[in-house]
Amino acid sequence: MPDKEDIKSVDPATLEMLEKAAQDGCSTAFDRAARMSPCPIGATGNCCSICGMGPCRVPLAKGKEETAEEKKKRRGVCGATAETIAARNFVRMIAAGTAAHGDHGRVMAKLFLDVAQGKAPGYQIKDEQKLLQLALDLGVTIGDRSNEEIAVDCAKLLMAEFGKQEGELLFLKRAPIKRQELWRKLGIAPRGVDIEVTEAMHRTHMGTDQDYKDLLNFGSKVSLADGWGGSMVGTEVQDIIFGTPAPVLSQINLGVLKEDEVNVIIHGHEPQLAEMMAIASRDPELIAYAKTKGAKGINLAGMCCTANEMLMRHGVPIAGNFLQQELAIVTGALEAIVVDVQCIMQGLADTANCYHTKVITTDPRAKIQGAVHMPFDEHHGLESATAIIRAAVDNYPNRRGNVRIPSQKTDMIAGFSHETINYLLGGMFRASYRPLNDNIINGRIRGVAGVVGCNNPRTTHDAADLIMVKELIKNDVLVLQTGCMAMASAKAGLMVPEAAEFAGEGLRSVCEAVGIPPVLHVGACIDNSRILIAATAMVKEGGLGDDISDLPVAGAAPEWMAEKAIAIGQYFVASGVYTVFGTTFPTLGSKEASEFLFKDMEQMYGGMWAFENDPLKAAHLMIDHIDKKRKALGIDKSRERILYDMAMRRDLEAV
Ligand code: XCC
Repeated sequence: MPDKEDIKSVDPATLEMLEKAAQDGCSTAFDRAARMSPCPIGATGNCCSICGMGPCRVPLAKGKEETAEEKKKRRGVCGATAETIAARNFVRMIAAGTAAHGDHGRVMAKLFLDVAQGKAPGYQIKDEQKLLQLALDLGVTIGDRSNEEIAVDCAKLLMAEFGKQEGELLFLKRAPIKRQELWRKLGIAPRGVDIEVTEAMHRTHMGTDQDYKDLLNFGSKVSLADGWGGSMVGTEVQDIIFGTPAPVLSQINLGVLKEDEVNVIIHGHEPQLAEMMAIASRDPELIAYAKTKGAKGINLAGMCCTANEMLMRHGVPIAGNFLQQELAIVTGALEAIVVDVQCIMQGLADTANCYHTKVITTDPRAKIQGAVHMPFDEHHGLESATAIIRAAVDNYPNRRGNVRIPSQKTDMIAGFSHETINYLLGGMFRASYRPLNDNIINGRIRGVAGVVGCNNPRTTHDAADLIMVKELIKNDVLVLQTGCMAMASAKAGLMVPEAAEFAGEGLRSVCEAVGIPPVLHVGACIDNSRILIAATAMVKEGGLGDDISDLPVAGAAPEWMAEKAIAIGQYFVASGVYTVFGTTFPTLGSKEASEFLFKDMEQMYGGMWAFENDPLKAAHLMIDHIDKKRKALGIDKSRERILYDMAMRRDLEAV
């Protein structure tokens, strides 16, 4: 793939704005990354900074053969080995990622309770079916009780999941039985969300757990408290109170900003504010107010995962992914960038100083020096959102004339929740995964891949995603995407049904029959829990083995950067999925720790990690894994037959 020195992005809008930023004398993450190379010791997990005796640097052994004597010298002051240090750092990343998703899920569960108790005006229970299904899953009595009464009980149970001290997370029961039994056997079935994060911090404290295998195995337990805990609670509740996503048409890229309107971007992860912003931005009074300031209207767009949430449920356009956050300001046409939590660069405040943009923080947990803080209160949601939009409108006359909005905006379809896939494939009256399983068994679809995660300025923006995704669909692998990688593919036009032309013949025929793109937008990063549910539905539908690890599926995060991505990767692996990361990998400084993740975990979990920086090679690692699983299931021959049939058909056509 192209070196980051050669090309910063494959997205023309991004390149255009980088040029403008340079002209305007404004620096971005791309410039900062070029100025500062990553610390070579920290990047591979070899720096231990958890106590005051260090930080200790214990790099990888030099040369191939290391004597026992040499190995003894490669230790931290406390005697910690490279593998212990790498494992500790890795587990701390998992804990941080799990904490971030968990805190998001907790806020949603509390909002759910407030909504049910009538304490959060403006919000409501939108998806009754999903509420009732949740009640059934949680063992909450339905009877002739009102939705609100049922919701109060469900919300209390979900809130208790965070502080639970013993037993098991309730959603583990949603996994295939065999998987649940494996987790129990290995002692990695999480008890609660918070307790696993806390224990991870304790175990990785100086002088506690110093067996790298034990540490990494515990990391699995923590990560499962994310995927089948905090994240799943978040997704579930959001669907109930904001609506379960269904296919929706929208647009993506910086070209969605409008020259003659008040532009407001909402950026971050938790959608409770964004929901109210969507309502406030359509308020006729506010629109009239914007007109008094000379604007034609109010244009709301999203960025990062809040964007995914707003897109999936309201069709609100997306201005861009992670590395485009500063570039939206560089257009000179952005009145306010309104942020909540996670993935918000501190650099936004500096970039905003070059233009007129207001950076508005809204969450008590995430303030930025130099930004304006306008606290968002869910109990008065609409008032808070209205005040924020007003502030943006008031800023419109301050535009400095230095406006350039890239023309790029691409059509996309999003909203492929588990329920939608079920419905689209099976129909309203017989919603099921049967057609998907059948098409996998008959070989038209070779397998399914989840390609998720962030952007990272250490690799060409969006490039690895596009190379990987195109290769996968070309080889008949149906791709499910979340987060910033979903946006990369959408910008390149892969999320419309017409993109089926890039797919192999088998996948194309299925996409055309159903009318879906070969690359499905499944949501925000917490919605990776939807992929776990979809994989489980495939197992339960039958014909593809009896555990997630039997399925011809694979996962990847080719441009990851956040600790959350490591938590996600680990819960995919511990759920039985082969998972390939690109760009960098945080344990490479220890051969032993890496081998445990890259090899031994497969024996334990049926899923394992891999690191491959070349996205084309990574795609083929995934395809090879999918083929290995097809063979084990005894369905490899059906695919050969299909290919033979196609060749025969081509021969016939040639006659
Ligand atoms: Fe953040 Fe979720 Fe990564 Fe994008 S993909 S950079 S985590 S916004 Ni989640």
